[in-house]
Formats: sequence, C-alpha cells, structure tokens
Amino acid sequence: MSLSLFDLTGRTALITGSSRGLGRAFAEGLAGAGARVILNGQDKDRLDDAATEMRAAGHDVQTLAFDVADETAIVAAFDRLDAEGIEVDILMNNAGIQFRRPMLELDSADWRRVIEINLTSAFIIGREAAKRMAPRGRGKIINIGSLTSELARATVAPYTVAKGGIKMLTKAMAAEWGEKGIQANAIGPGYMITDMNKALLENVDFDAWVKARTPMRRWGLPEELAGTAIYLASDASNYVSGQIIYADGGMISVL
Ligand code: GCO
Repeated sequence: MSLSLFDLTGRTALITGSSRGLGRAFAEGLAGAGARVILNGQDKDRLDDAATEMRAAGHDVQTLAFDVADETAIVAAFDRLDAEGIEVDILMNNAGIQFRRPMLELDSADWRRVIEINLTSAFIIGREAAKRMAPRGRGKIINIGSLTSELARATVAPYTVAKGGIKMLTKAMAAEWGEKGIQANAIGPGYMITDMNKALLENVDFDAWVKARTPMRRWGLPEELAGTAIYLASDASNYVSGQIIYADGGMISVL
C-alpha cells in the first residue's frame, strides 16, 4: 500500500522551465514515478531535444512552448491543452531567472522583469491550472521557492522578494483552493549545481562559503530534489498544503 501512494501513473504534470536545470530534473523525477510530463520553455529546439532524450528513456513526454511572462501565451497554451483533451493534474511553477546587482545600481525595469518571471507567472499559470483542476476536485500545485524565500542575500533583491512572494503565494493558494481539493506546496532548493549558479560555482570564495555554511558541506545535485517533488505531486501528500520543504543540505536550519 505505502509505495503506491507515490505512484504517478495516469497523472499529467506540466513543469515550467523544464528543458534544463532543476525543471528538467523535476520532469525526469515525475516521469520516473509514472507521470506523463509536459515540458515547457521558450526555446522550441531545446524543448524538442529534451523531449527526444526523455522519450528514448521510455518516458511519456510532450512539449508546450510558451513564455511564462506572457499572460496571453499562457491562456492560449491552456486553451490548447483543453482542445487536445489534456488535463493537467500536477503543475510545477519552476521557471525563473536570476539577476545579480546591488539595489543602488538596479534599474526598475530589471526589478519588474524578475518579479514578473519568478512570481507573477506562478500566479497566472496557477490560476489557469486551478480553474481546470477545481471541477475535478483534485490537483497538485508545486511552486519552486528558494533559501531566499526566508533569508536575504546581498545583490539578489528582486529574486529574494519574488521567492519570498512564492512562499506566501503558496499559502494563499492553499487558503483559497483547499476546499476545491487542490494542494499547493513549495520546494526550497539550497545551493544547487545548475547553469544559473555557474558564476557562483566558479567563484572560489563563494564555493568555500556555501560548503562552510551548509551542514552537508557540499552543493546539491538537481536530481536530489526529485524525491520531494514526487512526494508533493503524489497522493502521499494529500493532507499537506501551504508548506515549503527545504532541500538544502541543512543550510536554512543553522547559523
Ligand atoms: C544566489 C543563488 C541562489 C540560489 C538558490 C538558493 O545568487 O544566491 O542564485 O539564489 O540559486 O535560490 O536557494
């Protein structure tokens, strides 16, 4: 009985920003648990390459290219899924950018761009998914937060504010959509080995700081987040909502 709680067979998951990085790792993990996955990104060629690789591994994969910052494109994408009779059971709001600059030098346009892509998109896509989940009486929404959902680091203010917003948006979704059978939770990754963090990984001092500050004394691997995603996407978490689970090597819990 217990392991079947984690089985995603027959479920369809849409993961935004999933042609590479954490999003790709989430897609691999959910597909490995039996889900049909819909990959999303803006670069159609990169999406097609990722889908080809995952299909070669035996996974059921589709692609849906749209810009998460474009509300018209988001609505059109969900209308297309409706037309094809595809029901999204699991939504992972993963897409996001990083923009490192001190606030005294930060243009408001760059601020707005990060907030739009990292936070507002999760609301819009979440709203469109929940509209369709509610009549079915069930759905899973998993937003991707960050250590910066709790703690600020200098030079990444818009990202921090957006990720803090992701934590509270998750609770707002839980508040409004619980009675509709939808659970909304978040994952807070620690410092992970991804393209987005390349500059940090290559910085000797920053690399040393992450290893000293993290109880497990290392950066995380994207695939190490898959288990938490499977849990939050599955029936194993049917009475869990509004939570953020940190997969961070212990960093958020220690001074
Ligand atoms: C940074 C990093 C972090 C990590 C992650 C930590 O510049 O500090 O990009 O934001 O990516 O969000 O949880």
